[in-house]
Amino acid sequence: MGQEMNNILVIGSTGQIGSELTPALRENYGAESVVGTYWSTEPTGDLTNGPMEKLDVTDRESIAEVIEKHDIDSVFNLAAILSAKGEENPQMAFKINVVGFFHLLELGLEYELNRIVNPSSIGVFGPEVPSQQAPNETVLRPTSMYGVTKVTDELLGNYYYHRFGLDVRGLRLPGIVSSKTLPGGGTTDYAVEVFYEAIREGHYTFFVREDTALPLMYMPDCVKALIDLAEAELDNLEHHCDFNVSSMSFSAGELAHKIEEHIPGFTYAFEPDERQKIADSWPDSMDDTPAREEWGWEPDYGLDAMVEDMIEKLEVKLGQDAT
Ligand code: AKB
Repeated sequence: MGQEMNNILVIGSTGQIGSELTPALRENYGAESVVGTYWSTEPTGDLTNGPMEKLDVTDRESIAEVIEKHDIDSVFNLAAILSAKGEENPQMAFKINVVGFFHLLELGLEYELNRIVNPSSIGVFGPEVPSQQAPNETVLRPTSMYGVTKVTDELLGNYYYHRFGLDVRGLRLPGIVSSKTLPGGGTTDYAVEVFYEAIREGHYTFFVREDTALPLMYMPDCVKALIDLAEAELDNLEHHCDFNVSSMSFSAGELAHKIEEHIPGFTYAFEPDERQKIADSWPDSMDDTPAREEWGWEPDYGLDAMVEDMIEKLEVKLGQDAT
């Protein structure tokens, strides 16, 4: 049985996932019990409905201060440099994704934290992995710096669990599609940008080929996966930091067709850039049997439901009616 999460720290609350996970955790655990943090982007809107701290994940002392100030016992770490940005600055990716996480592991021991959740990614996979239903247990030889940092984090997290009994958990998230906050610096960003441009401009140029298929997930499922994994019974977990979690897989061309059904006249083109190489090194889909068996993972959204909901939400947000 794992220990309870009472006072939760979310590192990176103003990012794509953090901006939706933080309010969801506050809903479940109470606004005052969930401390959000930010670095370069100031919090706005519902993020200001609870405690917020400015925090640099590479500065161990500043994390320790926030843990002490708020009597934190559990941490969700969403601070990360994603795959495309990681290729521009591999050194920074290592510092934030690995050194930042290492500080958390060490602070986890020092402050006897009950739980650390650190998302991993499909970025851990490399070209040798079967592209259909990539297994949970497989060779991990990523070709991007992002992937290297995420494999390192998975191994470190598992090591700290087995060596020190620190309850560290993580899951390999696919590309996340969401309407609240844009992602930044990822290879799967096209799957979000296309909705904005389709509604605003009626046209989008994908930076990957039409036949590029990847595992993707809608934000409500991502938030559910993170919270369900964090709340799962420790006794039921055989894996800890490396769960595949899957919900849907589609190509850039399929997504474009689906959007066209809702936005007639939408036009699109495909001009692959350097991100294509990263996309080609990742599998099209993943097998997530361990997540389903060990903590009951099951997604709610498929492609149709996601596209419908995204367009509905973005039309309101962007103040236009595209139909
Ligand atoms: C990226 O594209 O880098 C991320 C990811 C798949 O982890 N969205």
